[in-house]
Amino acid sequence: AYEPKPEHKFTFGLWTVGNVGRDPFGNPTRDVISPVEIVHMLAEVGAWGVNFHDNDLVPIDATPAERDQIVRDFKQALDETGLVVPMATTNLFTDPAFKDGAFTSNDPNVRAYALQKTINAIDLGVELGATTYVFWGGREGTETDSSKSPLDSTKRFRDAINFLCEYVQDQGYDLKFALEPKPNEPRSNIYLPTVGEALGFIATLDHPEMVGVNPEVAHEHMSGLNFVHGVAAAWDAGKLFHIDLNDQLYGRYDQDFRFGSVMPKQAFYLVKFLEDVGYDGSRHYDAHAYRSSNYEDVKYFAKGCMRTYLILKEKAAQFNADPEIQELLAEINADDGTFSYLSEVYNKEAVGKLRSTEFDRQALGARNLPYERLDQLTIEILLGAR
Ligand code: GLT
Ligand code: MN
Ligand code: MN
Ligand code: MN
Repeated sequence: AYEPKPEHKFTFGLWTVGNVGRDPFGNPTRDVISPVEIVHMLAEVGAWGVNFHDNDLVPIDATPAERDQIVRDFKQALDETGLVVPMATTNLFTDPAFKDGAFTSNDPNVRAYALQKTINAIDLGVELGATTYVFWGGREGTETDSSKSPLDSTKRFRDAINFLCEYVQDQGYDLKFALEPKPNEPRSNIYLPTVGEALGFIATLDHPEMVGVNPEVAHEHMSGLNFVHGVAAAWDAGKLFHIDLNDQLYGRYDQDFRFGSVMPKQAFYLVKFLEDVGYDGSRHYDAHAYRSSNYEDVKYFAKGCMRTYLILKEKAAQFNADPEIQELLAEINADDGTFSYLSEVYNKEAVGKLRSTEFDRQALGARNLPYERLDQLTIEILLGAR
């Protein structure tokens, strides 16, 4: 049981299981392993796909001949293991050239270089089979708002995404974009900090139909937001193009912990949501193992991410099939249809009917909502006591 299968669409970034344990205060604790080794490790633990930044695969200073050799070796590893590449992205944050942003840098040379780097990376991603392209604007932001107008930055960001949408269409690529929000880190303030802001921005683009979001559990939790509500907003807007799964405590730095390891109840609601609505995109893990782990433990980390998802999926099915829970939900949502005319097309007659209805305000306020009982049943499912 809980064995990952291709139909679950579990994916990992090269940068996740390949993370060497560097942090702002400490050096790497694990040796670098090659993309080919990472592909084999992911196949061993049962993942379906692998995603990458251009420079996770091809170093930024590789010669064209080196690039071709690396891509050949990588493709061979994919062939040998059957792993697929559903998503790719650009590293627009590591190189000092991007210290003040990429698409929103104040320097037009940097903005142009960021576009050039991205079209090359899109070509690479598409060559390897990617159909989703992620934009995480990690350096798009400020430490001091004296340096940039947020309006100019929004316009620059929009110009860049519009240009890239046209490029994709011009090339005839089957590729959609997913913007990944994050509130801060590495910048003090990052633009498009939340799912909501990203959704608002997408509506202003020339080709909004090509662009959705890639919400990450940890990034919404950093802001103390309810991740499932953000994901629901994206789903409702038809914009849940991809998802980054991991975990962390509210209000901390970007911890990127193993999925479900910190706040399993929130993870449960998330898995239940994705399964209930029938989300059929990648379940991508953007997480990494503790610095204290060696690569053997990294495999437990990766298996744990997928295993916890599948366990929670089973718990969600149990919740949906539980007669006591379903009875409570039916009671809570009882509706005899008296007011269904309010959800029909607006008309004056409805207003008249509504005006003349007498409500028993005290009875409304006095009604018991058995949410304690319902929540305890949920907890007992989660704790295996039911
Ligand atoms: C980086 C970041 C992630 C993004 C990745 C895509 S890279 O690790 O913290 O949230 O998804 O650029
Ligand atoms: Mn993160
Ligand atoms: Mn991260
Ligand atoms: Mn992410």
